[in-house]
Amino acid sequence: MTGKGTIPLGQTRDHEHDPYADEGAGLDREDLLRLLTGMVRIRRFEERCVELYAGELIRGFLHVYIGEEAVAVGVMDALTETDAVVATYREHGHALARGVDAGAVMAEMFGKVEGTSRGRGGSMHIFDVSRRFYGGNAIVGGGLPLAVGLALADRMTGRDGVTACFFGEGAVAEGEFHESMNLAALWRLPVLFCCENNLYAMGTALSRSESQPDIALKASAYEVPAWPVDGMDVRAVHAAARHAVDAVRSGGGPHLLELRTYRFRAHSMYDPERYRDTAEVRTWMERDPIDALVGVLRAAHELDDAELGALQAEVDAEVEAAVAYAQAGHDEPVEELTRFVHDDTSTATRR
Ligand SMILES: Cc1ncc(C[n+]2csc(CCOP(=O)(O)OP(=O)(O)O)c2C)c(N)n1
Ligand SMILES: [Mg+2]
Repeated sequence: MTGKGTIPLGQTRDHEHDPYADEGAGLDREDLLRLLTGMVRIRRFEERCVELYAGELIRGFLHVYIGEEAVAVGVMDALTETDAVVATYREHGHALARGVDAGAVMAEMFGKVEGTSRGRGGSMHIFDVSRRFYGGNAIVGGGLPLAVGLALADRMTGRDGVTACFFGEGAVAEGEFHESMNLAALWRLPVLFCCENNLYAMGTALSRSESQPDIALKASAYEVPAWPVDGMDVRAVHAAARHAVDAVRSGGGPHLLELRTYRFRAHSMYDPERYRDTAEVRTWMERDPIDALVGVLRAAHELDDAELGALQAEVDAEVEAAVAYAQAGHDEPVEELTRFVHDDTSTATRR
């Protein structure tokens, strides 16, 4: 872990070391099954989303998280109910891991009133205040200042909350990343920045767009403790998140985890994926976070075929119930379309 001020500016360090990686091995069977179920739920939910998209039941944008499940599941498990979460447009997994109702998430994708945002936001705008899940944000880097504001509000209102802010490595090119690091550090706000480094921002590789691709080092420039974590190993993510959340909660100021991961699918449903090698994709898929955890449990004789089958069947039933709920949902009536539209000059609001 990079302590305050330990990195001379301009000096690149060896960031291949996660000091807490081995601690993940200490999780018991119950913990591991909970984490596994969380990842399988996201995987299955999104595989269904892709099918439903092909059938035009889901329309508009759709960015799936398949391959990156260990990140959201591992971090979210280290949070409490009073904590807050901000995510990106690739956020179905974060919403599910945060406990947002799967039916309401699916209904949002279908554009139904029963959705988390009344069907007005769709895939990129899942939102649930009751879970302190503050989106869903289509703007790259847009969630960072929101997280800083939420953390400031929590501090000012005396709430013991940590705000976990998920963003892609593409966001480090935005001014909002730097402004948010600076302000959060300056005011020692309780934010856990979770950078999901999947190496690509749409078709642009990090190494082709950043003169300094070491994200933890960038955070260190703002005196934000940061370290890299194997984002394909849910146990490592969980251990790192636990340490970071504890440090943030106990007044240690913002921390950043650089979670090294990979998306197995295209950026969105409209991406021919010409920018990356199939061999590279295959290599990362061999590190599938779900298969890896199943392997750990099997090696310890803590999961047999029947138990794994039952877990998958339970998740399948949950996802199908979410799809049925969304399908039975309603379109917003036309007369309600101007509800929540605020514009003093508009005749719409006067009606
Ligand atoms: C401010 C802004 N600029 C550009 C875009 C278009 N855009 C959408 S996703 C994306 C790539 C972001 O990549 P990254 O932050 O690494 O997240 P990932 O998709 O890899 O999860 C871009 C450039 C946008 N949505 N917002
Ligand atoms: Mg990315």
